[in-house]
Order: sequence, then C-alpha cells, then structure tokens
Amino acid sequence: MKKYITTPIYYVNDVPHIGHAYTTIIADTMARLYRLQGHDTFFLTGTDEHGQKIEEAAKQRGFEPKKYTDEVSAKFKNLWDSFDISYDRFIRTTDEDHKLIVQNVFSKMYEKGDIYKGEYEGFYCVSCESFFPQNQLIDGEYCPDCGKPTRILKEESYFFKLSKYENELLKWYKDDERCILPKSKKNEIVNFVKNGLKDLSITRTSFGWGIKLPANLNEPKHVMYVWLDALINYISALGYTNGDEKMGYWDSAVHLVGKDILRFHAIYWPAFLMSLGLELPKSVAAHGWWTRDGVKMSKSIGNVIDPKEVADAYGLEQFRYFLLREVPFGQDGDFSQKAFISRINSELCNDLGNLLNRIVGMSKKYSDYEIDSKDVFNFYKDEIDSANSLCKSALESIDEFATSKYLEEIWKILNLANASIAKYEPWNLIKEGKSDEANALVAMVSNLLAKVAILLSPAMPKSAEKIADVLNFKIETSSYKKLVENGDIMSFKSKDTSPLFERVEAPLLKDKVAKKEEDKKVQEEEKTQIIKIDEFKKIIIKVGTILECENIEGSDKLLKFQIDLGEEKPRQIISGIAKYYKPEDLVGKQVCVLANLKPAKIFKHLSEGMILSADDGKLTLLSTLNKVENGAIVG
Ligand code: ME8
Repeated sequence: MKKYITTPIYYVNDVPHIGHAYTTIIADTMARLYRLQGHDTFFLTGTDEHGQKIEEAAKQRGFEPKKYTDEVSAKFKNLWDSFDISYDRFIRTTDEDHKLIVQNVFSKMYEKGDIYKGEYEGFYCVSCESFFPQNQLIDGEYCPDCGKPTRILKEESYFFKLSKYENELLKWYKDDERCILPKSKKNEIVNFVKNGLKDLSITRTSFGWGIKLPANLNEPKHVMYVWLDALINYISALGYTNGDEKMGYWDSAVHLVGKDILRFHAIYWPAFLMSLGLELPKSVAAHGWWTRDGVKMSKSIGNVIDPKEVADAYGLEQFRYFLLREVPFGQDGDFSQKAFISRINSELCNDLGNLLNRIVGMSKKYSDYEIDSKDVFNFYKDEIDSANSLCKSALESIDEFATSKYLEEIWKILNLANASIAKYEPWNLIKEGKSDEANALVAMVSNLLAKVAILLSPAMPKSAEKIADVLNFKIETSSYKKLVENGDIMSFKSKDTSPLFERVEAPLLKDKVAKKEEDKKVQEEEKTQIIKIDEFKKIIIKVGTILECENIEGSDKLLKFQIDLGEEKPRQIISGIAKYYKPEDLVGKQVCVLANLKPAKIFKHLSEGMILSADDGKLTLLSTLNKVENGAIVG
C-alpha cells in the first residue's frame, strides 16, 4: 500500500525551533513506521518562501529575498539532515517545478470558473499572512490569532469561490470520520464553516515577492497569495500537471500540522482540491503547541528553544522520545528540563536500559548467551498474550497520531517484563533446579524486549537498533510482521553491551532567561564585593620577618623594607607607613605580606609585595599571634 505524509512547509522568516522539530519528528516517526510495516511511503517536508512576511524579513537584514531564503531554507534542511529525518523530498516554494505547477493550478481553477477578479478591502495580518473581518479583531485592531496589529489593505484581487464549497465541505466533515484528527478538533472547524464562508482573496498587488499569475492573464502586478502557493506544495511535490509521476501517493495523503494552521488545511485546502477534482486528504492531523516552563516561547523573552542545542546536550534519541511522549496528541505541551530529565532517568535508563542489561547478564550466567524460546509458551503464555494485546493497542493509538499513548502502551510491555523478573525470581528458580523455567523466563522477557525494540524503532531508531544488535536480530518488515503483527516469538543469542542511556543528574541547558538571571547574580555579587573561594585562593599572603627598614629620601610617607619571606633572598617592599612607625622599631618584627602582587616601582624603588595593615584612621601592621616560620601562608 502507498502512504503519503507531509509536514507544513516552514516559513523562512526565522530559524527552526522546537515547534518545527516537533512536527517534523512526529512525521518522521510515522514515515518510519509505515516503511517498517512494508508500505511504499513518501514523506515530504520543506520551506515556504514567498509572501510579504519573508520579503520584509529579507529587507530588514539587507538581503535580496532569494539570497535570504536560500540561506534560511538551508538551515532547515541542514537541521533535518543532522537529525537524520527520513524525508523523501525537501520542497522549496522557490523551486521551478513548484512555481510552474502553482500557475497550472491557478489556470485550472480559473478555467473552471472558480476564480474571478474583484477588489479587496480588509484587515490584514502580515505575520499570519491572513485577512480578518473587523468583528474578529481584538480591540478592533489586533490579529485574533497572533495578537499583532493588522493593516488595512485595499487592492485589486482575484478571488477563489470558497463559498461555493461550503456544503461540500460540511458533508466531508460529516461523512469522513477521520478527516480531522484528533476528532475533538473537528467541531471548531465545522462551526467556522457553518458561520458562512466568504470568497478568498488569492492574489496580491502590494508587494512583489511571490509567484506570478499565468502569463496569458497578463497581470504583471499580481502575485499569488502565499497560502495558495504554499498549500499546493503537497501536490506539486508529486508532479501534479507536470508528469504526475508520483501522484499515485496522493490518495493516501495525511497532513500533519500545528493547531495554528488547521483552518487553512481543513477548509481552504480541501476546497481547492474539490475545485481541481482531486481526492481529499485521508486526514489532517493537528497537534498542540509547546510552551517553555509554562511560558509562551518568544524571541523577546529569550526562551525560544533551539532544537539542535537540546539534542546536542541530551541526545537526539532522548529528545525524540521526550517530544513524542510528553504530550497527548492535540494538546499543548510544556518543555521543562525537570520533566525531561525525569523521563530519561526513570523511563529510558531504568525501565528500558536496565532491563536490557539484566537480560544480557542472566542469559550469560544461565545459558552462555543462548536464549532459547522453546519453553516460553509452556511457562509464560499469559505474558506473551498480554504483550501482544499491548502491541495491538499501541498500533491503534499511533493510527490516530497519538504518539504519547503509543509509547505509553510500549512502556506497559516493559513494565510487564520488569514485573515478571521480580515475580518469578529466576535466580531462585535456578537454585531450585528449575533451569528450564528460568531460561524460558529470560527468553520470554527477551521476546518482550524485541517487540518493544521493533515498535520503538520509528521513534528511536538508533536505540532500537542497538537493542536488536545486542539480541542479534534485525528490525525489518519481516520481524515486524512476525513478532508484532502475528504475535509470534523467536530465539536469540545475546552479547555484552554498554548502557543504552546515561543518567542525567542536573539540567544541561541554560536558556537566555537563566543566563540573564545568572549574570544579574554575578553583577550583584560584584556590587557587594562577594568573591568565590577560588578567587580568594589566587591571593598569596605570607608571614615574614623584617630584616631592614629605612626612610626614603625625599618622602615623609614611605619606608623601604627588606623582608625575609622564607625565599632565596629577601624581598624589597616599599610601604606608606612612615607616619605611624619608626624604622628601628620594626626591624625583627613579623608582618603579613601580599606576596603575589605584580612588582611595581614606587618613588623609583622596586616594590615586590605589599605589607598588610588594618586601617581605622591610622595604619596598624598585621602580624600573627605567635611567631611562625618565615614564608608561612595565611589562608
Ligand atoms: O505556518 N509548538 O509556517 P511556520 C508546536 N508556512 N508547533 C509549533 C510551534 C510551537 N510553539 N511553533 C510552530 C507556516 N510550530 C506556514 C505553513 S503549510 C502549507 C504552510 C509548528 O513556520 C507547527 O507545525 O509558521 C506549525 O503548524 C508550524 O510549525 C508553522 O510553521
């Protein structure tokens, strides 16, 4: 069977962040699962590069739009490559084939009578590249989606007859149970459409950075509305009207999107497809939004999460696991390092990593790494049956994109495996001479682990592969069919391994907010002149005996000392204490000297340190209570 999965194409007005990574990692997980199941899969991602927002972002940075989009688009592509995202095409809306197909689509709709010319006046949000009726604006002025100020635009425009498709859309929502996922999101869309759809303005004349209209229309002032241009990527990538080379995938299309752009995908896009006479997507699946420590991410707060930074700090596999596991699909989620670390330590290290180590250890001890499954069904049929039904429910969950529920079900298999070891105590079985039972237990748990590794492989490919390597089997369609679909078991030969995951003791990332706080603390400490012990340790104070002391000619403040600091030769030190002491009273006395002060010339005399004194209006030299060895360190 063919499978087609897409992510949104991301705007290049900014660099990739955790939200983009989330969508892309879910889509990648789905694509890997489809391939594992044996489906002929096409996975599409890319960048959305036209429109006023991009034109303005380029201008602000002093670039031509194309040069700017080349640069930012490459950042997305490089990030996905470094994350080993298994896309089949990375499409750019500036690709020549895409531009041609957008024009073809426009012509088709025009010829069908679904596009007409008119004039548009309305409130436009550049950030969302979207018009809003005034009654939807916040305080009559601000965008209801992003809260930024809107602009009034009045321009000649071509319109798409969206209103014509109102009933057909409502019928689709009603007839096709899975058209919008999670199903709870469908009502919002149905209500929006029931409130009445206005025709959609699909060209702009107020800026130039967009795809031109088909040449035969002779409209050089107009460029395509960026959302028409962008949505068409889903069929242009398959060669629609341009050889149709991959259109075979189209009937299985699933669009994965964030909740912010569900309206575009569940209303405009199917209406465009209806106009073209194409099949509608199998599902538009909308996930929720990520916040950080409960706060919306924004550049001005400085709490935007760079996915590369997180993956570098914690590991890509751990990052994938956390994103997929932390939030139920469709709900908003919060990225907190505390929650992340807790999942790594308890779920990845304890539940999974330790289990693998224990099984290898037991198989080594009981059966010289041979894990023979011949007796598993005799002794542990119930456990295998339970694991098989958990595999089924995991697959039912992922069918609705519920990645969190999917992993939860997989972890139930791990819990069953861990609980079985505790329950049957194989070490006692061995002692009691029941080695068949003990070996069957190790084999049963190994089979549970193998089923887990196969199911986990789309989400955590590298870790799953390592488990399979340790148990000496391959994760591929045939093992998926055998162990997961058919609920069968197999025998293994294990080998020694290093821990799958490392424990994390403290947060590994400092965001700009935390950094700011830390800088503030340092500044405050500097103000109160608090120093750290390390800073104090840099100061070397020694006790020494004054060997000689004399006045300096021409100065009534300075005295010149020769002091024995227990070094090869005495140090010469110049000190401004002539007002308080007579030279002859000081000879033979022990004083404290700052010994690692940079030498300086004072009144033409070299001074190689500083004699310490207490200042309460007059200076009193510091000494020790008892006589000590010259060179003794004060600290
Ligand atoms: O909307 N949490 O592009 P975009 C979760 N070009 N997901 C988030 C997120 C967050 N905080 N922030 C962004 C566009 N996303 C259009 C799409 S498609 C034909 C055109 C994810 O760069 C989420 O998937 O603004 C959202 O839908 C997408 O990034 C928007 O990316």
